[in-house]
Amino acid sequence: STAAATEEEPIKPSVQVEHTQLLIDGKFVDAASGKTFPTLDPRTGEVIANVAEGKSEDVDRAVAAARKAFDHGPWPKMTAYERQRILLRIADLVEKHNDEIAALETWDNGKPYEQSSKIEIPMLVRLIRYYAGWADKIHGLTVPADGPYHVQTLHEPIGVAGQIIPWNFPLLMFGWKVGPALACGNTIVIKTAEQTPLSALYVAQLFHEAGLPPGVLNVVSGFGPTAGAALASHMEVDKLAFTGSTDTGKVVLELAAKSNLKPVTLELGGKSPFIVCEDADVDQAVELAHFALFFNQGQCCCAGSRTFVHESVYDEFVEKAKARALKRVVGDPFKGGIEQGPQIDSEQFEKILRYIRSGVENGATLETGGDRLGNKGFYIQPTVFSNVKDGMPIAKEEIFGPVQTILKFKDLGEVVQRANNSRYGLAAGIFTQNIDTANSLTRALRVGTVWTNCFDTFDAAIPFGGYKMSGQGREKGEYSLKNYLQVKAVVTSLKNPAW
Ligand code: TXE
Repeated sequence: STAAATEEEPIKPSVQVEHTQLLIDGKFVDAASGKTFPTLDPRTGEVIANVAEGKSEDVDRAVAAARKAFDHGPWPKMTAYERQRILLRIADLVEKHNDEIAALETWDNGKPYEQSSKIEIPMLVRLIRYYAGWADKIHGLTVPADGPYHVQTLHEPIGVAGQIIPWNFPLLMFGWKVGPALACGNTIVIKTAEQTPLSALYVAQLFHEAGLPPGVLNVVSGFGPTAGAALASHMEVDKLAFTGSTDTGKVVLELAAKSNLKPVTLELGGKSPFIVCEDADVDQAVELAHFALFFNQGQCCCAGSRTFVHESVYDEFVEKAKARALKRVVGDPFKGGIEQGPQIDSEQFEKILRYIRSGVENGATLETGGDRLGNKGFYIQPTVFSNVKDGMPIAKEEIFGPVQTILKFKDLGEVVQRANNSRYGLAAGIFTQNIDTANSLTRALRVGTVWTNCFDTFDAAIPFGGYKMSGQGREKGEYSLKNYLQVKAVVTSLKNPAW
């Protein structure tokens, strides 16, 4: 029945594409070259719209606008309260346009509309309000230095922030980047992912309607090796924030180092363990592990993509995980009740199918799925492998798709060692009722987030980021402010220290 759903005529989105140009200095403009590129509907592979293709000349223009807005514009010089009020107005406007924005997001990305409209856009709104709250609470320190000095620190905006984001959560990634940067008084050039340029252009327009001065937020659509690389290596960009693959993270870090040594935060890939302990209620564990892997078509950097299950409950778990995957509702993401839409594009689609083939060739047991779904667009059957061994590529590398790999373990010491035996260290899930087990696992796992009896809770206040090759630095929460602030030490001689 789910296969049939993908063969029906795709549902027409209830929104028009209004903005396809670059947003530079508060105005929509064509690319300097006049070129465009198509953005595709993942349900069909057909063109939604042709979008201006920014390249290095356009990045130069955008950076010049951001530079001017930072050096001469009102934004960094406004009172914190004025900045806060603009951010709060932005959040109200985004909330007001929730449904149109969600429709654009689903059309361009393929995620279920119910998730765009009820999860992703509301999370963006919450996040902007959260950072609006910080705008007037950024304090320096008074420092008790030796000698007759009065010493303080000023926390100042860092300047022009260059930001590069991926396609899996186009608007949430947009928010994680621009929210803290704006709260601290910076100006921005953001490059969206080439697969999903539409929703950010719409939302950035609302930022201006809400009173953000021109040049503070510039949006350049385009490709990584051209527009992205130009931003990462730009001499007038003061800070770079990147989310994407570990390989590209290395490239942008090098570009930043070779140009002007701009500081870089990186949020990269993962292969997060989800550990089901022997005391687990198997039905609940199956449901949570299913969510941890399959949410967002499996396209989450923190996906619980190594499901470690204790041997005492392993067989029962595998049977039930398979049954759950078979029940997963896949189809047109604009339809109600859909759990899974298509993958983002043909490249990711092919990559996932290659990993599935490698799993079979390496001797893992294909419990269910394993192929494309329907005959158009980028739909993939929810897939479950059991008898997965640590050394297999499907257990080591990021698949980024709806493919669950289930591994067996005997004791906690062993599972900690195996969970940590990865170049990644983004997140981990623990499923247990035993507080001692939860506490010891939490401390032993070398990861940036531990979720116990929950997964993918992304409250704006909770910091997020990776150990090891999953990244550098933290986003969200108070921690993200540090990425966008310079610290100025102010030392003043005290004339009459004896008083
Ligand atoms: O990532 P890229 P892709 C992982 C996931 C996926 C794989 C490849 O495993 O299958 O990465 O996806 C820009 N200089 N993640 O190819 O290339 C690019 O235009 C500057 C995990 O989409 O990292 C886009 O805006 N920028 C991830 C952004 O980098 C460059 C989310 C991400 O693209 C560039 C997405 C260059 N040379 C994929 N090359 C996560 N951490 O959540 C590309 N870009």
